[in-house]
Amino acid sequence: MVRTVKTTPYPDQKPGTSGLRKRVKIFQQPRYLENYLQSVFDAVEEKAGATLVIGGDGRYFQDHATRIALRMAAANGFGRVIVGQNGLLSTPAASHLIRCNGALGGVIFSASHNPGGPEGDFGVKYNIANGGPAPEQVTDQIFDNSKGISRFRICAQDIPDLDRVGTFDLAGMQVQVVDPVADYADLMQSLFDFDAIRSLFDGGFTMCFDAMHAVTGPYAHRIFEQMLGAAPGSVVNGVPLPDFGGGHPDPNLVHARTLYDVMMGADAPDFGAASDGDGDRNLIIGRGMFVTPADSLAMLAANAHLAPGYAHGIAGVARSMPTSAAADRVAASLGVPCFETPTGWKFFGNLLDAGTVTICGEESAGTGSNHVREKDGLWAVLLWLNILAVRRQSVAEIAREHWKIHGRNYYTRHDYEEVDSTVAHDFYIQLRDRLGGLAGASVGGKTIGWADEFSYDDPVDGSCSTGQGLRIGFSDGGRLVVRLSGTGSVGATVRLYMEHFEPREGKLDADTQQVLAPLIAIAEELTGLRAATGRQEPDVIT
Ligand code: VG1
Ligand code: CO
Repeated sequence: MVRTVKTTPYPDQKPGTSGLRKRVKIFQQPRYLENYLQSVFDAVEEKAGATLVIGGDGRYFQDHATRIALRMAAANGFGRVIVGQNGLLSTPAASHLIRCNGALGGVIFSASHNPGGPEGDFGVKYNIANGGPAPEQVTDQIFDNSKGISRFRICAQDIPDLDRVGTFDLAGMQVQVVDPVADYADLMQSLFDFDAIRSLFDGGFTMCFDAMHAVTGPYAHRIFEQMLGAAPGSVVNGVPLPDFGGGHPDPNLVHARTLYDVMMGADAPDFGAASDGDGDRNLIIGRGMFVTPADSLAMLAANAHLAPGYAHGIAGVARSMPTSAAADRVAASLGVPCFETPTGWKFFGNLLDAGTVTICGEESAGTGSNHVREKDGLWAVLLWLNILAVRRQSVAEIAREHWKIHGRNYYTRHDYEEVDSTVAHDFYIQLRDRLGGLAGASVGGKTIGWADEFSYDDPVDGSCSTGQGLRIGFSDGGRLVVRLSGTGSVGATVRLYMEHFEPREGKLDADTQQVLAPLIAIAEELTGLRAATGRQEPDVIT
């Protein structure tokens, strides 16, 4: 039944910020997926009889990948696999299933916000027993295994369709096909005041949730429309499609433009939101008011106590390094600690496990809490709805009040995509080597206070992660960050992050790109990014 198949290594199976992401065509090479999965299974101990969770965002190639993973899990000695119906599980729902079933880990098939379809991307994430992304020690081990792999294990059985909830046997391993939404919806109900949100909708409150033809469709229909009483049609693009309907499931101002235009229009609903391919990101737009993800993190932290699950307050906040310092100001005013971690959710896991922080977030539209060990798009939307239901104010009113109290961190990210890898890496290294001499210099009327390459000492397990992005701080509190993306599949993406703090009332309602224009000019003068890449402007501005 169990076959051991000989194989040879591929050199390029190094997991990035969030798992292994490549073009579908790369994954379709012979034994490519099998090699990687075996490298993952070889990196985890005590598999015999253990439980594994498998699911994904429904993108092209997932059906095939799910079948291979099931057959390999059985051959590698797992005792039980919990898999979403039709293979679907959002990333946060998979995290929850790992936790509530005491699973050893989970395999999530997704390339998140990257496009899908035969010409698009595919990806594999591995999560550990706490429900969170495998930490660097594990991903390093996976990469090492992949470089020396000589065989993989797979059982011969065919896999029946996974379209019905129920249980079957696969070579002695139990496969449990579960409703992807049920347990997750229960968890949300335990955190938020569903009655209050329902009465908000009963009172005529309107919302538009764009599921972008990705995994959150079934979750959003069930939770917003069926359980909370949002009007039918509040969820748009709610059917998951293997190619996301040809769209790019990245909830930002470029790819969720339609939602943005609706929310800025005359007949806008009260509240707009969107999520990404695998359901871990969120975009929040009130009527006439876009809330940057970094501000959303700060506003959620400041108001979390209004939801039953956080009524006793929060222990602390953590944000990724490039994320604006808006959350730091809230933490300071609440008298709780704020941690600055490298980009990627895996760095929040230890802090959450230790109970040191309750709420975490990233500027890339990721927010979450200790309820799972992933960022969670629908959780963020529900926390906003709970806050709106209690405060009975508009998103715009809440944002303006927040800035009045804490000041406003004007913030933007400029992405230069598919830059030649050598050009991007040379650019990064040259800038890094100049940082030491920058402190004290003045550029474009601003003085540089400090500059360094970020590295992180994990306060819980003492591990150190180096090379996590370049930071330049100005004496007026402004900041410039440069890093290379770890989720792209072609060439390199250079991300430039800019932040300017404005405490003065009367200056809190300006246009972000205008406020940041001087800093954008300084960024070019200092880094020469456009000149180095030969680009006139960024591909994406968020
Ligand atoms: C990006 C984001 C990062 C996020 C990561 C995974 O990484 O910047 O904040 O954690 O994607 O998100 P990078 O290395 O490309 O900047 V997801 O929703 O793609 O799992
Ligand atoms: Co995602």
